[in-house]
Amino acid sequence: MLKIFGAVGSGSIPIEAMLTLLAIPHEVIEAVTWEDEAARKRVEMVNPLRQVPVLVLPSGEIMTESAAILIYLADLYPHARLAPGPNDPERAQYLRWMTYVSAAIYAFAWIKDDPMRIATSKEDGPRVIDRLHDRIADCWRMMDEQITPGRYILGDELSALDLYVTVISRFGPWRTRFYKSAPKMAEIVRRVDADPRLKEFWAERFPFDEGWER
Ligand SMILES: N[C@@H](CCC(=O)N[C@@H](CS)C(=O)NCC(=O)O)C(=O)O
Repeated sequence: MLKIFGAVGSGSIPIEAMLTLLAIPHEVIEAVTWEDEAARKRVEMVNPLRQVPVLVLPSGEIMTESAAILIYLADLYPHARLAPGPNDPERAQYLRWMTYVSAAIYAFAWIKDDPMRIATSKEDGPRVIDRLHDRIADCWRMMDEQITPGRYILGDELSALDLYVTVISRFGPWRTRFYKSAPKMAEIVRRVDADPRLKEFWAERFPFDEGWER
């Protein structure tokens, strides 16, 4: 069985959402790495970066990096049509934006999880976070301006990219700002939030608690 080191409201969620849509049984090993040193230590055994998500394949092989995991799983189950295939005209933009969300946006989580990793003093921490939030909002804006979506980002079919953006846009600077920065994608992420196939999954793994959009 597939195993995934992950946590409620973390970057493992788009992967867990994909496994839910694919109806693939999997075991989640909960590890709230950004809050808990014991969890970081547990994850370190499989990922020296001490971060989730980590996918453990049935062979025991380890995969880290959320975008790579999503791309890999979607390619492994092409019948589910969660990614444009290698010859699909949307493939280039799919790979471009998957990598962009990971590298230009989600990668800042390492600093946001503990600003003292780069801040020069405790007082400097909030300023660092504010700057990162400005940059992330700007990255969403630039992405939004360059896409021509249908019902979903790449056209009329839900893809791994929609799952990825839906979850990562819930991290700081949070959804209310995302809706302003990225009006085209705002409509799409709301559609994914409301997908009936994911209703129970969201409630369990990334609930829409009071004030969640901020
Ligand atoms: N590049 C990684 C980033 C993973 C990441 O930042 N995970 C966060 C949780 S959402 C984490 O484990 N943070 C703990 C830490 O960095 O100490 C990916 O795309 O999977």
